[in-house]
Amino acid sequence: GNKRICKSAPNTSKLILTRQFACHPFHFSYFIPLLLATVLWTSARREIRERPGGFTIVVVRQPGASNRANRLKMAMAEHDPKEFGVEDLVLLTTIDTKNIVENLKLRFQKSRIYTYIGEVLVSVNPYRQLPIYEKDTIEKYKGRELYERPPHIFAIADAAWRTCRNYSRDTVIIISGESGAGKTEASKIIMRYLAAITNVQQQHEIERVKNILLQSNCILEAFGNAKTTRNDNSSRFGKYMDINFNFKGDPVGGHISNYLLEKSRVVRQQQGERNFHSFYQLLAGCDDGHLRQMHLSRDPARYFYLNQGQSHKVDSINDAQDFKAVQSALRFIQTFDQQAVDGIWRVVAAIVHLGNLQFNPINHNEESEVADKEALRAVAELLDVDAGALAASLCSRVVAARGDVVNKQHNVNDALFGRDALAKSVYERLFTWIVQRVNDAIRVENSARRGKNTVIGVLDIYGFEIFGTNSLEQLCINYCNEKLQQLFIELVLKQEQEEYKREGIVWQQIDYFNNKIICDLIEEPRKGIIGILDEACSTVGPITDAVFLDEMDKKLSGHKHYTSRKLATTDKSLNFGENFRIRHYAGEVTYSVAGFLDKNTDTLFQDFKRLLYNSKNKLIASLFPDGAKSVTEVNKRPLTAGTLFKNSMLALVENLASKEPFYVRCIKPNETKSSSGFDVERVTHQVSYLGLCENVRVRRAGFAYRMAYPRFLLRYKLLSKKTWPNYRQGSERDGCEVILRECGLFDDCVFGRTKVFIRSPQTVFRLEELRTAKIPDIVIFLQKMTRATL
Ligand code: AOV
Ligand code: MG
Repeated sequence: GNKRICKSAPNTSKLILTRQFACHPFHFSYFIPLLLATVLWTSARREIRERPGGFTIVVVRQPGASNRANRLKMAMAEHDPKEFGVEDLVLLTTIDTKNIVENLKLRFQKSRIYTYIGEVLVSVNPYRQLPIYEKDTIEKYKGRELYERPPHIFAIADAAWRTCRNYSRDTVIIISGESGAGKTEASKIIMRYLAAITNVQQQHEIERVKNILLQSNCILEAFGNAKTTRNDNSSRFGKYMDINFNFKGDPVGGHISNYLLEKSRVVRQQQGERNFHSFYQLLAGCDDGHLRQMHLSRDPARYFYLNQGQSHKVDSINDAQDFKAVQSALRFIQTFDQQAVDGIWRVVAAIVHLGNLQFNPINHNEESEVADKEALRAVAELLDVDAGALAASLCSRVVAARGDVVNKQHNVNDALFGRDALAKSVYERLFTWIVQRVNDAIRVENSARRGKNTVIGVLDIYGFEIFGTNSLEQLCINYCNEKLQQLFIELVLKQEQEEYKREGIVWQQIDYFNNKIICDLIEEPRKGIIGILDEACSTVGPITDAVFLDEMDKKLSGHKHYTSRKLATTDKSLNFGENFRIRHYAGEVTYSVAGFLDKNTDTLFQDFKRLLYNSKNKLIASLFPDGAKSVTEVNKRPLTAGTLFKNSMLALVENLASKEPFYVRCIKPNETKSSSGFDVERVTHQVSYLGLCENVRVRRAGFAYRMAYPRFLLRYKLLSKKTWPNYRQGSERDGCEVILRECGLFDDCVFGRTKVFIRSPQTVFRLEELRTAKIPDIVIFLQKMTRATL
């Protein structure tokens, strides 16, 4: 019943086998002569199993030689560099930024958004859905080497996965590029690909892990992404995800690390921006009953924390639909029970109300009181704390002074500062808590029991960004990008050097801009910006942001990448105000120093911590374990935000460097999110600062191309009678030599241990030309052969 023979084309007949059928070789051999069946059977067995839809064997009765010739011709036309640009930038005749950009533009216009530089993938954001991620494309890339198919992000994912499975080596896919360049999309495409090619046996537990990994994206994006002026779905946190694979190459677990959430967004948004998506999702998607219970209205314009950017409607976003997706993802992940899911949204709602809390000055504004008792009650109810206690911790705090404990009243400004600090802190801790719950659900518990497993790391961070006003958050984000750029320089060079060394080949060093100098400017202990900031924060007595700026100007004014405010006195055109400027690898950024000190110290009064620690809501209480301490016990100098971030970056880089890296370099084609616009100037800038030109040069330093002997032989064996159809006289290396000698190209090549290295791209072009010219002959040859057999 599950087998049938059908005539599809006049010359062929198809035998379609379903999975169940494939498990019975007896039936199989029934139809085809036994010998053929055995051969086919061994090679096809795995594939048959892997294809749920069945397996088709086409039995060609008569030579389809002309078909084959057409197919080959079509395939060649598909890769015509004149039409589509080169698929690997090392194949450009002249390497300079202009040619690289032109090549990328040509490809972009033909919807070919991916291009290689050796094993580095360059990806240009298409700003539209392309039909290149479907099942048939996945099949095309599965198990293939990088160069066997046109450049694609699937090829990178597959290469990482094969390295992991076949060599048990940990790999990492590092995705970089500026804000809106397509990093987050790339990381999701990679995850979907890995999910699609694994777990062919449909094991329940693996399926569960896979689904959690996939579903976690929409949750983390809801709470950690926001609309900025640069990207409607901008990641406001850094994300590094490890996916653990067992020896079969199936995902058995994972772990997500999150880096510094831009929590200031909870309380402040610039013009044209929004708060985190979660807030708008709640208002748009929650049912009326629950919304009423949380005392919320559907209109974000009514809430101060949600409407400062005056752009709470975003065309590309459907908040109500996204809310449903987040709800179902949360329900799917068992570590979030119903109580937890409700708790999460209650906290979000509490923050919304908190933003509307205002204070009245009393006692000549030496003290303050909450102006809006209704909002206060709503916050207290949602956080499950006593309203009186909440009001008290908003309007005053307990301070320890020389052993005594006294109550200090807040003026209106202090109260507002405390309110915002509370909102930011609750949201940040909620976010980290959510990440931890996801981690709990996919934790690889007993690795000994599960056997050895390897990991693929996927890094998707916030991209380099320049806003109207840039603060400490942007400094951290841009510093993070500097660190990654540095790693790129080091690893790509290192890899390259190691390859030449391994293969026993001499090569020449290429000059490149090393941005270590900018990393040092920011991170060097004591002398760097973070160090100076820390010192300012630890100074006793009143110190302002301006004093910190003076200190920086004093210590850093000689630095090539730092522009001091003092310049303003000599150059009036620079209206510097309380700013300083850093010449980053990716461009100049002017930072406004206002708020640096507060953000760095990042204090939340102990009163709030204690209040929430005592919340009757278990989720909220668990967010503030440090609330158990009394004010006299509190550690006076916790690490600052800047130092914590720096340390996390150092650890991240160390982790990345320990794994085999694959790179995806994302490029933003225009500023208007247009699917057709290719802004040559903007792309040129990115190509320059990403160091793509140097990357190509390094890759080509001496050698335009390299190929492992077996692959070379397979591709070019048709060029010599001695090697076609098979070479039997010697090793694969000898076969390659025969071909190159016969074509007169031997002198341009160097023979490494496992690969042949080709110096000039002309040689590669020549080989390709010869091959193309040969193809019709081969088809005739095939024709003859088949006729003879018939
Ligand atoms: P980012 O992660 O690099 O920016 P995203 O991955 O969020 O950028 O991409 C921005 C937008 O570009 C997406 O929301 C999509 O609309 C579109 N896009 C990107 N890649 C593709 C693709 N391959 N196919 C179709 N559309 C795409 V930031 O997170 O701001 O640094 O902090
Ligand atoms: Mg992103």
